[in-house]
Amino acid sequence: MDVVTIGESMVLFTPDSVGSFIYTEKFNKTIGGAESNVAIALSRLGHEVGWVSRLGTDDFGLYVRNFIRGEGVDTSNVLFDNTLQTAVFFKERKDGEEPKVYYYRENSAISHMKPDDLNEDYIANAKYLHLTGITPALSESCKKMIYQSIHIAKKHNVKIIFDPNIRLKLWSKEEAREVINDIASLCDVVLPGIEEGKILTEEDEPDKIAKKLLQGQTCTVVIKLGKKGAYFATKSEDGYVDGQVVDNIVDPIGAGDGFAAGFISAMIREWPLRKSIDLANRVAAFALTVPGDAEGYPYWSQIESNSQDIILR
Ligand code: KDG
Repeated sequence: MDVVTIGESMVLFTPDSVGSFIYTEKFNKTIGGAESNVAIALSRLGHEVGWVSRLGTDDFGLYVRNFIRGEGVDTSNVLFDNTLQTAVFFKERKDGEEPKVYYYRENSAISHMKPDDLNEDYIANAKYLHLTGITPALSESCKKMIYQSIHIAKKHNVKIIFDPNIRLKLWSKEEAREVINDIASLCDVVLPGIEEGKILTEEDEPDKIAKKLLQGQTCTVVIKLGKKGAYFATKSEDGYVDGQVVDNIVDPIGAGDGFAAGFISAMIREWPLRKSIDLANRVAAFALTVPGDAEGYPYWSQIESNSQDIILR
């Protein structure tokens, strides 16, 4: 496996129309989840990737598993629980506003996942472990499970990429800051958005944010700056990489996960940092042009040829 990622995926309902849910009659059903988004994007970019999770043994659980498996992601380490449910969430679209999400995920199957549920060999045999700050916010046992995955990765020399993905609907700013900073300091690469960087470090400028996050075991920090691209810093260099120009932005959700996938893909290819960030920006740009999270991610042939042509190998 090139990459293993761990996290919750949910059934996502997106309204057909713009406006309040009170008057919405039709919803489209698909899936969402930051870690499975990254897994799907990596699979399309040509990598072997496994998604670890826990779902209910309900139709929604099977749907989520089958969707992700259908994208070529290995789901052999997804657990099923026949007493708990698979989570769902809704995306509200209003004119001129960023979409809002409403979760129904408390007490979901994954929220009871614990350290012992992890398969050490599965993580040990990966080159990279991808984690986000969403999973530790789900429950105490999930938080412990994430620390255990870090412990396993370190024991077996697996590099860890961490996207803070702060979700203030799941915990308070103070709690998020404490736990995410601690987890970040144990990871090799940290990929915050600029607003997340501000919350985590209480600094405003990318260079100051990166300096604070380059502590502990973190060697590389890349801060996503939206249209402006990204700022990167390691212990020996730093700088800016321009973003992609996207004229027709439909929905920004899923772009950060595309960025992470592009960056990890470049790391697997052993590309230099600037070129890696450029790939990350390009993959993220594809996600902006579609309403769902994952359907816009490019196949490697589209990246290689810089066109919409999909060639499957
Ligand atoms: O990054 C996109 C995710 O936020 C979305 O798919 C849902 O994983 C999700 C979450 O927990 O917010």
